[in-house]
Amino acid sequence: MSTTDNLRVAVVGAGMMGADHVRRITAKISNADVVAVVEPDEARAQAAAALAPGAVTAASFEEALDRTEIDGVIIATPGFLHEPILVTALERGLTVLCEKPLTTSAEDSLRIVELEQQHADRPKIQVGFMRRFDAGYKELKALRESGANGALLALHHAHRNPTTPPNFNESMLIHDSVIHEIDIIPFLTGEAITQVEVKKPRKNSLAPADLPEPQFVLFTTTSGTMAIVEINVNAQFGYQVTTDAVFESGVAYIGRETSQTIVSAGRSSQGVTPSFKERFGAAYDEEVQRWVDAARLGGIDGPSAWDGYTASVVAEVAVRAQQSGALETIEYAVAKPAFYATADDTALTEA
Ligand code: ISE
Repeated sequence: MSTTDNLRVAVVGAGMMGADHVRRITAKISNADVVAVVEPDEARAQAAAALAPGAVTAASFEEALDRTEIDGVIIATPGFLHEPILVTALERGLTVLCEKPLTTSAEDSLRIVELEQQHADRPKIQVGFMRRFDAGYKELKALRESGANGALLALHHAHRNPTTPPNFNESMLIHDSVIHEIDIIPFLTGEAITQVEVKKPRKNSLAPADLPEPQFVLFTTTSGTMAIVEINVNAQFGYQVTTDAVFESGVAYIGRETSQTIVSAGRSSQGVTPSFKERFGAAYDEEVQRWVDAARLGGIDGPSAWDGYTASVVAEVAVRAQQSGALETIEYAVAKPAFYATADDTALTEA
């Protein structure tokens, strides 16, 4: 493609997230068009394609590649289906925005990282950790880096969803939900996660019978900063993601105020966002626009496959910790290749 052309995007997977990205690219994002919707469920495919004039539908990614010219791919299928689509995209030299998790195992994610380095001269896969584009998380990272309140000692994360979809199992608490904190903790602290432990309080009787939750997942980073995550995905009342950061001389918190406060009839009330689509809507918009801008120049602008790999390593050990109840240590099989060096690495080296 020429740098003045719009990015021709295939969206693979037309469930809630895929359809949302089709709508977003068509209505809000500059310099990109959805040219293909890949989805085996015909009704879903048609419904999503109807949002993007001119888009073809296809039952498989290969079929879409045969039918139309594609420059970039958004992968929004369930996580266990990501790997073959990533492999095809890398072989074709396409730029990718892959919804989290990169894959559901550390071994598969490492294979993707290795394949990307074989096929490309720069990172081509961005992972959809959208919290990094949320204003609150960016401010919190900047506060920690400024040192204004001393060192960061601890983080309290609450991750609450109203209910779970059918077939949501215990390991998905980690792979599908806590994976966001697994990414955002190194982003906020500037450090790798080294240990994890899981505690299970009294079960919510409103959660499915075979889903023991809520759970507390306790992470430790290299300097000893601790981050506790309350994962609570049948909380009933709405969607809530908050983080309180405890510094040496102050605390900062984000995610609490979600709407105006209405004081009326002797009560003061605020709305709660119904789902992640609203809570992180602005973050998704920025994530996708920055990916499109970078993809038109052949690269990415956000978390890479390396970040996806390290998150997979931590997630795998966290699932083990769910079962063992023990404190588990995290080891990364390989060191970060220079291929994935970022501006953040330079800042850390200089600090
Ligand atoms: C969902 O897939 C998301 O990515 C949401 O951000 C998260 O809060 C939710 O728990 C996941 O199921």
